[in-house]
Amino acid sequence: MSISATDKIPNNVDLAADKTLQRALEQWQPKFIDWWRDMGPDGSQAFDVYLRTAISVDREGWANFGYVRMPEYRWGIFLNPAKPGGTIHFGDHKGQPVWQDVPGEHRANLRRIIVTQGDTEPASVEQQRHLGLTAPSLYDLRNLFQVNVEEGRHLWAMVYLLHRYFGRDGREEAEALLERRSGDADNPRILGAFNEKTPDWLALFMFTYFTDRDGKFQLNALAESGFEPLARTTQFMLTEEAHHMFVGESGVSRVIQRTCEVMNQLKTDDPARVRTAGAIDLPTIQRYLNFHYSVTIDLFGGDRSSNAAIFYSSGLKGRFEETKRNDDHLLKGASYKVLDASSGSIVEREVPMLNALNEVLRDDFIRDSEAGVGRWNRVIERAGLPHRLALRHKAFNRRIGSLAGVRVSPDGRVISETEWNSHVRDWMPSDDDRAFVASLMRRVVEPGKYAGWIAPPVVSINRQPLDYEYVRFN
Ligand code: BYC
Repeated sequence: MSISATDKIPNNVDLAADKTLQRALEQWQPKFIDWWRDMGPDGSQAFDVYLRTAISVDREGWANFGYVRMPEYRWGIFLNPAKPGGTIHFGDHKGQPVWQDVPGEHRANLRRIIVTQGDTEPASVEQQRHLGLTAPSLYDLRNLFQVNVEEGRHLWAMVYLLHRYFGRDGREEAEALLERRSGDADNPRILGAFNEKTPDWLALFMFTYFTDRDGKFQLNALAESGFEPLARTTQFMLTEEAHHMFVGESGVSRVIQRTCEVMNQLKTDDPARVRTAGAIDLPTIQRYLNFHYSVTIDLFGGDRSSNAAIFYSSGLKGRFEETKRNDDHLLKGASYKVLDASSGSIVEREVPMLNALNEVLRDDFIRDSEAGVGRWNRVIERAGLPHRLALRHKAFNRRIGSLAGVRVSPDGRVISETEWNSHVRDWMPSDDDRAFVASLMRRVVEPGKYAGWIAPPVVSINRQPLDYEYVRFN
């Protein structure tokens, strides 16, 4: 279905055929725009940005490039096409037709999943709100805004489901999504990582590498849902998510590249000398990695979770690549190993797999995360340097699940509070690290120029030249 350019809300769900729903969403729309003006990218209202806008879900339509004045971005509602005759492929309803409507007995859980997913989207925009003021290049500034507008669209995707399928309480939840605020003491965002600050661009790149990757895995799990509208909308969201993770992976890679150049020029691995030369030393990069990795793996929830078992058995949320797995997709008698620290050391315990599905997804995420770290290490290797970055032990710095409250070293030893305190400066970003990184953050606005702490990108956007004017400030 092609989308009319004059639609107030671009969509491929035939909104015009349901006037009540259309009116309700048109009433929510100005509230969203108010939220965007208050909490969206700081000072960006007059910029024209070279953005990708989805105007349909097919190959030609999902990535339309052109200059857009940011508040005029056309946030649309797009679901992947329905596949006729689809059946639920896991859990107690396996083999039954997929649901086109919300099954009454699963309503509360489904709403909760959709609200939790929806809440992360505006949260990330709030977290990244001030970063435009310190972008290291026009290319990076444009990428930040691209990520922000698409997170806005992902909020629309969840709000559509709430309005369309949950009636009055859905509309109330949609309002609340615009009311919670990242980091707010009284009305915070739902999940921990979305209340942390993203104060500088190294944090942004780590966030988009790790936390957007949680998005990839959670969306993949929801893309399996027996509630077909949720499956179809998350399938389309995943096409956009890939670019967000690219921003993260390539961003960190470019920071490392620049650091290695400085280390080789100065023939030093002394962090202080690297810093004096205006680059970010590798130990600081590792500490940022440690922080973002550990708060992100908490996003998968408790390692033993009856919620996760219920979500799966009731057909609401599957596993990553559910259909590619070679088992019964019921998992009743199956088991899985989770970590336990109750005896003073970290041991593995076998638990029913249904209860361990958060851990299954976390482990899938960890495997996927390792690949990118390997590619970062190749940048260091190519520079002829011996250092390597690493993902820390799964139990390190956890706040959710059975490992919360246990002090664990990066290599997975249970340690005392005293030992933690004496090393935390080496393991987690300190105020001093953050202040140093902040001191490097200055906006570079000349096309084709880059801040001194980051290497230029290897590829441009949509085959434009690297010195393209990706953002016009007007
Ligand atoms: N922080 O039974 P449990 C993305 C709560 S990212 C705070 O283990 P469950 C994106 C939990 O809610 C993807 N609280 O939890 C990325 C529960 O609360 P109640 C987002 C937490 O339900 C970048 C209690 O602890 N999508 O798209 O099995 C930019 C007991 O826990 C946390 C989703 O997450 C935490 N980290 O699992 C933009 C998918 N973890 O019941 C966007 C939808 C747990 O005691 N969400 N709790 O009040 C879910 O599937 C599940 O809600 C979770 C939690 C996997 C998150």
